[in-house]
Amino acid sequence: MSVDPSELKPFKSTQPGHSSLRQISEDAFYVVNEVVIKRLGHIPIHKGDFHLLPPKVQRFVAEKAELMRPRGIYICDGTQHEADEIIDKLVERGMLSPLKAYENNYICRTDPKDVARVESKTWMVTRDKYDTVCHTPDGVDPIMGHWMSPEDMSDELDSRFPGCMAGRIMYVVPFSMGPLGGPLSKIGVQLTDSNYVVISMRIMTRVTSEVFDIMGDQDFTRCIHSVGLPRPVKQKVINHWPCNPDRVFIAHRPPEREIWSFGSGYGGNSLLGKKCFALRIASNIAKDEGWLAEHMLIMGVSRPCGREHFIAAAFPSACGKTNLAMLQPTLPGWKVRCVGDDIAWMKFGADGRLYAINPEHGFFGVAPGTSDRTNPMAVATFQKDSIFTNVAETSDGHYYWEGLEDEIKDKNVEVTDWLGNPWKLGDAAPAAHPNSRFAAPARQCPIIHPDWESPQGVPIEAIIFGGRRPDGVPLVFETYGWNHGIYTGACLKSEATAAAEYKGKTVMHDPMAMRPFMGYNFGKYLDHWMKLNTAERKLPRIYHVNWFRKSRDTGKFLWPGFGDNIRVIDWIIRRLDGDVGIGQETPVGIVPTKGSLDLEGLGPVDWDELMSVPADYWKEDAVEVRKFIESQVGPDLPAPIRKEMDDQEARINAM
Ligand code: GTP
Ligand code: SPV
Ligand code: MN
Repeated sequence: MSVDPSELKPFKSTQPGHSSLRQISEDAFYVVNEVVIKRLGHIPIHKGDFHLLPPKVQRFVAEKAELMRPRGIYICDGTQHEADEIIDKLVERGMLSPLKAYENNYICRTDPKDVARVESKTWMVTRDKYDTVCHTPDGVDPIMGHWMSPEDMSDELDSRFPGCMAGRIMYVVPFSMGPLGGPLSKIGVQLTDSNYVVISMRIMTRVTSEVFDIMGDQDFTRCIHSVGLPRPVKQKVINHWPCNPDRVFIAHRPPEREIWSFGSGYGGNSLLGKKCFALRIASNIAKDEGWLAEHMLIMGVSRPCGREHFIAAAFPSACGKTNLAMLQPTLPGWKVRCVGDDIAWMKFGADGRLYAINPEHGFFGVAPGTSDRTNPMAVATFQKDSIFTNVAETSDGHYYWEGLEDEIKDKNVEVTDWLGNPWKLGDAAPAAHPNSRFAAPARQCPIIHPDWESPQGVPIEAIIFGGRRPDGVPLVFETYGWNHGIYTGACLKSEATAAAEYKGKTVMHDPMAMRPFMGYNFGKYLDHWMKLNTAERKLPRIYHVNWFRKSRDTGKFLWPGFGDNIRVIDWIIRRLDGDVGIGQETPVGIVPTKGSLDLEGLGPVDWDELMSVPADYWKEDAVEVRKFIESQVGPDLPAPIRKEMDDQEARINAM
């Protein structure tokens, strides 16, 4: 068989034009395969057997190897042995160092320029702009969805990816989001030149070569990641953390199920199974297949009588998902077990109930503020086999961050901050970066739910939305129904956090807690949610909570939060059970009647301020929200959701 030379053009990575996106056609592949492998001859396979990969994975690996030109290819199998080998190498090179007080815990410091997701450099690429963003008026930038044309993307890729892995190893990481082979699970293959990413992916997803065995006809999501610093390196590498902050670029091609990420090694920028796949790409798959991919924790709550209820909750980044998912109830007889702390994939079952899985395999949690007092179950989870990034460390081999002040027992212990400098209690700068995080295997959580890996998922009875709302928003309210719940989710707002590049404490819109993670046109997304409401289904009820309301007088939190949030969950479950007399209608939803929350054993709580729905606040809010919805969703807003807005505004204006 002869080879059509045009089929080989894409592999000339130096060629101008849209070479990064060129693919070998399916028919030509078997012919070209031989040639590709021959051409790969000078790229040694360091581990694994290229010939044993499914043909479509071979093609993916070969194409991208030709493009990025690594010095070797390493096909991961996900075993402990492999992880040990990589960790040893990272320790030897100084990128990781053991935290000696624990078993297999490591600390890693990034280049201080690479510490969080970079939303301004994260794009969705679709032929039609309005598949990604809503029709906004002239001069209004859409805040949900960040669109780029395929042509522009192609240029951006071509100016970055050709040769970008020179002198580095390209790891091939096969992974499953959700239990391997489960009906709600999906598979991906990530290529990366960062071995920190390899070991982090192994904690956060199910990395195993069995993915190749079960792949069959299934599609897989193609994840291409490079730290963007080919060797020989021109600039200085800081903290043994190669990256290229000025050139960061993260792009998603939903129809192609493809993710390209360049220049950053940290978090959601580089662990592509997480926000990129499990939210931005998966929400597109979910729309096509009739399910939901959401930024939600999943928890099982058992009451003193023994009955268990499953709840999903959507809070924006750094607003308390991990904390709520692992809540330690302060009410006697209650038990919470964690199914997931960040992402939920949910699909209605044949019995009409909504079933949720946690597609992840680990927790990538905010370190500062996590302590035995606030989240003892998270602390127990990361006592071994975990990676801590951008935290501080003590001279006796412990991790350290803001919130652990009381746990430094030996006051002579020395602290080294996240930048590697000596640090003392009382210093103005924080010891740990505010977005420093632990990556820990979910199975190590002492209260992980026995069904957390159930392939079918757990049945969700309530969905909670919430954010940091210092003013005006009551501790909890129930929405008036599915569409009102969707509208309430669409109006979600929160104070900005350290999880992304935003600074300061402004209250920002974060619809459905999905603003940074929207995979497609938000109006269509609302429509998709709405259409899940069919007669034979038992829809979860929708609630809104706010742990973060502050006293207008003292500026202090009005609610103790954390373990005491069980008191709110208790009220929600009693509402689900149809308890009468515990709810009172307000223009925004049903709030607890006075005395209907179990406050036994709590100090004084200013109930009236905590639960109030102030007319002045909500009238102003209604104007602001309408402006937001009109300008950001505009004509894409489904009519029934517009009706919810009109009705709610009328109720507020009648206050
Ligand atoms: P991401 O991982 O970024 O998605 O964050 P998250 O939503 O999982 O937030 P997390 O649980 O890590 O909490 C973030 C911060 O909120 C921490 O500093 C917590 O201590 C704080 N927090 C969580 N729950 C509560 C609460 O009920 N009350 C108060 N006041 N603070 C809370
Ligand atoms: C978030 O920002 O919501 C995170 C951290 O969970 S990251 O994985 O970096 O997106
Ligand atoms: Mn979290």
